[in-house]
Amino acid sequence: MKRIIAGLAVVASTALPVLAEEHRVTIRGMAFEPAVLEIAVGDTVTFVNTGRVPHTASAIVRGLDAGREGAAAFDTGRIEPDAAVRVTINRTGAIDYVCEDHPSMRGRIVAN
Ligand SMILES: [Cu+2]
Repeated sequence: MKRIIAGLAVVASTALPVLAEEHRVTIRGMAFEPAVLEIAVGDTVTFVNTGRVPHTASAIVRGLDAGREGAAAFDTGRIEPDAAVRVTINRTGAIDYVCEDHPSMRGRIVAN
């Protein structure tokens, strides 16, 4: 039985050469930490709200991207205090995002 399990593990690891990583952005006070996060395409980012009021993390779409389907990349919607929302980043490039309730709260995800 042990041998069979080991064999399956090898198959699984060769079938999935790249595993998506999970990252975390903490909303603390009125800021995203880290403000700039570098990831790989396909990774997930979990926004954790440790503050006392709801926040969002909403990608800003501008220029040529504005008319492109899927360009928004992500929008967590409203994240309540002590809640978290996970998003998957499926496009490359720099994605600036903002809290829709507090426009001074800004962050950037760079996906390679
Ligand atoms: Cu906010």
